[in-house]
Amino acid sequence: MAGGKKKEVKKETGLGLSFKKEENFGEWYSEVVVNGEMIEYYDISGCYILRPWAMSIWEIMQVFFDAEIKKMKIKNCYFPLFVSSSVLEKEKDHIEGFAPEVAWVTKSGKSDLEIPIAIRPTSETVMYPYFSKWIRGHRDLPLKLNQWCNVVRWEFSNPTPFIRSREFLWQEGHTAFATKQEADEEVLQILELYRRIYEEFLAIPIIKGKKSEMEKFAGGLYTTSVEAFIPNTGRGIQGATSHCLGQNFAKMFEINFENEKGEKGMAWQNSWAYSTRTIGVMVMVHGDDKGLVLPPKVSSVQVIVVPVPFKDANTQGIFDACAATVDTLCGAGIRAEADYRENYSPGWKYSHWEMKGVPLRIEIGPKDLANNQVRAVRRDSAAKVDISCDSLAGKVKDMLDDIQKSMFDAATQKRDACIQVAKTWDEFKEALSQRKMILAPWCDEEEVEKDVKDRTRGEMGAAKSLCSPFDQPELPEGTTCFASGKPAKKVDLLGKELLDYQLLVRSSSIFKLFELLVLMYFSWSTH
Ligand code: 87F
Repeated sequence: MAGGKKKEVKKETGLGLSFKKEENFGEWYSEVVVNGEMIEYYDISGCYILRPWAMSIWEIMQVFFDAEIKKMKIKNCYFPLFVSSSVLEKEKDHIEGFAPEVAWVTKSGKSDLEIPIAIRPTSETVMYPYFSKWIRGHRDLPLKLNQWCNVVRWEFSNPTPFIRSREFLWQEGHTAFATKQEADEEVLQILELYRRIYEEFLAIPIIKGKKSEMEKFAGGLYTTSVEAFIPNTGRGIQGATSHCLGQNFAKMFEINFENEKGEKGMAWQNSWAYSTRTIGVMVMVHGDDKGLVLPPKVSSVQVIVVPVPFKDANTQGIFDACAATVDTLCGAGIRAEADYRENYSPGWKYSHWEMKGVPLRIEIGPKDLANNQVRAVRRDSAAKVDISCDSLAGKVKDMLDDIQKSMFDAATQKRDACIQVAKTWDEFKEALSQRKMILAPWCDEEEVEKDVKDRTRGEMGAAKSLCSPFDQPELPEGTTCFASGKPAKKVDLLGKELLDYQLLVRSSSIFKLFELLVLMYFSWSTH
């Protein structure tokens, strides 16, 4: 973290954030992922250590998604991290735009490798030669594989923990079918799982839709996505993608089969992924000036129990009540822990667990002990309630459900307030300047899409089509495109994208430079 002029919101506990979410979003984000103990910075730019607090969230989503895809008869596998250059470059079109991001191994020890080896940025070219080998007849189809792994994309701009890192974790699914219809169905089934991860687990509303021809994965037939929104930045962000690859890769890699009648067919393929970016979106949407705010469904600690001993009070009794509370809650399937550390004050512990975003805190002091009750404090709203020990588990379960729901509702309300319908270019520009996403009638032509980018390009990135939402309103006869005036074919969701959001790092480096100049000035003037 940058030192220097920080707005002190620190309490006597010594914890707290130096930056406010509303005032300096980029710095706030970097500070909150570090102080919340999710991320540690690493000495290679764009690479981050995922600490247990972040990894546990990833694992909870993984357990859900893994079970769901197994129900769909998708099998896990693991392919190597390395790709030979001949295979990687086999599908030239697909790799072309991405080539600068591919990292290569060129040495072992001091000697150069005869042929450099690439590190997978995605695994189409790694897997599909084997799809070709394994698929012979229609009985070999469908072939439905998934792998949980890391990938490397050597990005040069603006690394941001979880959101854009040079190495990240994801699942990548790769499937092959005999018919387009089966592939089409799976694309949407997977997209629905991605919606559930965002909405049911991370309490983040998303919009499902189809990418434009310009924004789709170039190697595929069509791309569907779930699109989230970060209100503080006014930016959309692609949450996850599910592609129908059509037969493009099958042609390239000769993934052919013979049907019952002995006729040759070419496989229809899909690929789909979600990554640790999900965690970054969650931090950005829900976090506040006290730190992380975790939705109960993904928090590895849902309830933190803090003993509040008082000078002459029955300290042992309080500690015993804490242990009993944890037992009761865990027995009811709630993830509860107590913080018994004696070298920290209760106040310090409150701030610490608030920073880490634990959804519910339970305090037990002498008065609670005497009254056979506990005090519960919600992380999302700071609301406090006393709960009788007799109805503890049920009440806590209800509260956690309510926190999950309130967080989703609050995020939805905020997101909805940032969606503006625009019918004309002027309305569109106006909404964009107010940091909104825009729903606008759209002619769906590539030239016009390019034109929108050109006409909105500024220092902070251009506006683009985010998706064409599946949920389409009726378009009245004669509706025209907001950008071209041509007949509108559909309504499109447009906006700026978080990945083009330079401010995240640039503001901080300008800030550091400014600090340095001030320091130099003062050290000069005092000499
Ligand atoms: C970066 C370097 C090389 C994205 C890249 O979305 C290649 C690529 O192919 C690349 N960045 N992509 C597109 C990935 C498409 C697709 N792969 C499987 C997915 C879902 C999972």
